[in-house]
Amino acid sequence: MRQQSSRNGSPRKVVLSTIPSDAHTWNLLFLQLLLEEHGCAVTNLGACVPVETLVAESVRCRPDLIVLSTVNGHGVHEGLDVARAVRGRRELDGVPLVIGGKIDTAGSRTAADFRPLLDAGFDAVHVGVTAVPDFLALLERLPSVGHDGTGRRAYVDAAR
Ligand code: B12
Repeated sequence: MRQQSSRNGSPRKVVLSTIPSDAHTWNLLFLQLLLEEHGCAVTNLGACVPVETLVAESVRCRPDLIVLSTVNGHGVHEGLDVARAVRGRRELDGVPLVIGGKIDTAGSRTAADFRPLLDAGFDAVHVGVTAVPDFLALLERLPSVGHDGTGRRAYVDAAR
């Protein structure tokens, strides 16, 4: 069942992407369907996305949320470049940025294992068996944002 899309009824815009080295696609398709099921309008950039492409598309779309899904184990390193690039763009100020999946090759299962990603600018890291329910709980709390920082604040407050 399609759920309410946002507080004012217009769909939340989500840019869905991955890191440059990651060729896996079923994770992206899963998340696209999950987000659409929850009323979001998703721009899925597909596999092996260069950081510049992710930033350029995000600046063009002005999303309410940027979601990275990565499962090849390199997210712990390449995610840092993504976070720094996104946080370096004033146009994307206040846009929540989250990452999830199989982010390293050690099978780390809690967000606390990924402190450097949070320090670099991610608002939440979703790993392990609670990744999807935790992500959906935060999505429900995300206001329909402009770029005044309210979305990011809501996400951070709920995630930490
Ligand atoms: C299919 C597959 C491939 C296919 C991908 C085809 C395609 N079109 O996608 C191919 C053969 C190409 C492939 C290649 C490789 N793969 Co591969 N692959 C898999 C496999 C078997 C299934 C992945 C899949 O599609 N799952 C279905 C989707 C729906 O589930 P998911 O990806 O797990 O995502 C779920 C969660 O992680 C979570 N999630 C994911 N992202 C996010 C984001 C957010 C925000 C949230 C909330 C949740 C979330 O939600 C999803 C649903 O529960 C897994 C093993 C496994 N059983 O998971 C290995 C696996 C992902 N691959 C792996 C590896 C190492 C590789 C290669 C490096 C192998 C190699 N030496 O060449 C390459 C990497 C290529 C690259 N450049 O990225 C490792 C990754 C290791 C790690 N992270 O610790 C895995 C885990 C296998 C293993 N056990 O070692 N792979």
